[in-house]
Amino acid sequence: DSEKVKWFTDARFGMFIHWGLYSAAEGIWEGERLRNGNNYAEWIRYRNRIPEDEYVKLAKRFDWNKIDPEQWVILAKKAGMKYILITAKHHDGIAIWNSKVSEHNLSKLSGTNRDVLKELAAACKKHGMKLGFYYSHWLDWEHPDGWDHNQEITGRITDEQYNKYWQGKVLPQLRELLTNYGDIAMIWFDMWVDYKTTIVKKEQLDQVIKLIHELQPACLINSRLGLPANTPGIDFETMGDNQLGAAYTNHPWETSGTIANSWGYNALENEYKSTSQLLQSLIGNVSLNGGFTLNIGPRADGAVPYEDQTRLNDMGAWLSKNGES
Ligand code: FUL
Repeated sequence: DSEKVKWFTDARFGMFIHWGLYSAAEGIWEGERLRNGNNYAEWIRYRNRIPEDEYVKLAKRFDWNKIDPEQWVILAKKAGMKYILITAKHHDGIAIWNSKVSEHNLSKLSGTNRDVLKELAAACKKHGMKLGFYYSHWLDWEHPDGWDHNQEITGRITDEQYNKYWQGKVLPQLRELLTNYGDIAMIWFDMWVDYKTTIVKKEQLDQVIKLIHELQPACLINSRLGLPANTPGIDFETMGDNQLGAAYTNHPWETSGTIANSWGYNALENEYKSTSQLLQSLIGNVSLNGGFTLNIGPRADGAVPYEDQTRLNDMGAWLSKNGES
């Protein structure tokens, strides 16, 4: 309903953060760049067919003396952004919080008792920033009963197996995320195809919606849950990656965009959009009554790449002069 989503349609501009085990690989595995594909560094586990026991060793490269989520919030504030959306669990299946549901989490794997989501939630509260979680529900390359869209690394999975993953990991982890971190403004799901073409069942998606409504009725749900934006329970539409200005719709919508090509940190990145281009994307979407969620990919020590920082600072300066706050 429109009351519930009003803060979001007013917000217009938010920060996406892709940060997880993959950030430590930096888009390179054993001297080799990402294999065939779109240069999405958060896909390296899949693209380069990294065995799970090798992949989890990346956790040792996280520098907990330097990691400071409050810096992300301060940067978002300066950029004029109104919400932060972070990859709680990406397709690699590794939770970045201290999850009791799965040992495959960053805190456990890197041997720290810190919980980055706890710290981020506290910083968001302190600075008056809304917080949302990205959660990869459809794909999970870690869980033995999880799914990869080509069934190449997890192998063939039966409906029964997949439901074990759903009941044993997806729902309990969403429960954790909606219970332990205060008010959650949105859960941003990521299935970019019609659920009917995949292993996912409508009942499973309904269980997710029910759980969210039960635990946090104000929490928004995006269309990449796998259902059309006008389905009851879906609050806003997410366009294709970097798909701008394409929409004339009657429902709320946003585009998530990158500053270069990758979402997760990629050391080999060499094509950055300019601040003007990024501002045009924001303004273009706003002119069509949509929003823009712009991504940063911090490194394993939490540092935000210089190129991301400068563009965000410049956008913030422009907005404070010309924008509406
Ligand atoms: C995509 C994912 O596969 C990418 O890795 C990224 O998270 C983007 C926002 O959504 O479809």
